[in-house]
Amino acid sequence: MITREKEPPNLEMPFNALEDFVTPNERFYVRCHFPIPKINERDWRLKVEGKVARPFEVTMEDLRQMPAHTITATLECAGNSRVFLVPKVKGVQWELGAIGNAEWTGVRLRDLLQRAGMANEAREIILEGADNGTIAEPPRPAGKINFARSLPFEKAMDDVLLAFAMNGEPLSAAHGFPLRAVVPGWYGMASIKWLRRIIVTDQPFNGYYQSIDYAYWQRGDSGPALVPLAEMQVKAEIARPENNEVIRANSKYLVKGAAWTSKAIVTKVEVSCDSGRSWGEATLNGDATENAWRLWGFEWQTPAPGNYILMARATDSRGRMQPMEHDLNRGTYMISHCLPIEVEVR
Ligand SMILES: Nc1nc2c(c(=O)[nH]1)N[C@H]1C(S)=C(S)[C@@H](COP(=O)(O)O)O[C@H]1N2
Ligand SMILES: [Mo]
Repeated sequence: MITREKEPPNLEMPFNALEDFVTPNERFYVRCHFPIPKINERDWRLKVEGKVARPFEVTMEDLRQMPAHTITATLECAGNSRVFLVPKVKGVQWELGAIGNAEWTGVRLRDLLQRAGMANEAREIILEGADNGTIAEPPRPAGKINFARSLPFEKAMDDVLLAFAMNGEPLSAAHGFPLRAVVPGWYGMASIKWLRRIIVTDQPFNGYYQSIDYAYWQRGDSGPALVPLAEMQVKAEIARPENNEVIRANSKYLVKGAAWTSKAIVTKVEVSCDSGRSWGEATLNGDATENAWRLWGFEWQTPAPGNYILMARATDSRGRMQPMEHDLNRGTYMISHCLPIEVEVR
């Protein structure tokens, strides 16, 4: 793994190591805002409260008695590929590997919410982690805050999982032990780790990681407004070759990568080996699963020696295609334009 920050740990998968549909746990990126909380399972409780008829708390033992579900979902950090932004911007300088695909096992958020009995005015569900700390840069609230995000009622009741296992193993401390949310199709920040509290509210939640951080500008009738980041954008990334790789001239090279989207499936990946002038269609591997990435390959007949720029471009079943340029209203997040990979053919 590539260490982007030591404490708290922020680790990136070297994306050229991409092999399998499922990312091995030890290769799954780690994104932490605060130190990893030390949690003893016996003392841990999950509270469900707010606009509910019957607030309650559960132990891990209680959760294991509930119907378990397993889903495959890709998590991508909203800042993945930030290093490609020109000019350089602040934030963790992720390359291509702040993304992974895993099988998650746990209980449905919906089942817990139904048990609590939600009030009619319930509008958002806030998920709060046990980790906390202070924010370094203004604008910031005074004192310590916990990492927290909200979900619209409909999403919370749809397919959100509260997972205790990742690829068949108990969650590791870095990935949210003992329990984390997995919000399929959404950028990683929604999938709260070290979950300790679920709060049902009748108000829009404007927490720090919902408004100041992890938000972007959306242009509407009344001008641009800040909107919390949510669904992942359609995107393909090239795993091999890696940036600055040297490739043999006049030979065959298998360009490989992954592509993903949200609330749809990836239907096409194209590859350009000439800076985006011409495109050829890649072969998609395996069957498509919603909210999980798809691996793909493209055989490149390499040209005469020289420097070349490769790009991949995905299209999904809703007809959405990656743009060539980063949308500036998205600031330092949602970096889903076609990313240039420079290679030397020799
Ligand atoms: N409690 C808590 N949950 C969190 C975070 C965090 O710092 N604290 N980081 C979020 C972000 S920004 C991402 S991208 C994902 C990363 O999950 P992973 O570390 O398991 O890959 O967790 C999310 N959930
Ligand atoms: Mo993230």
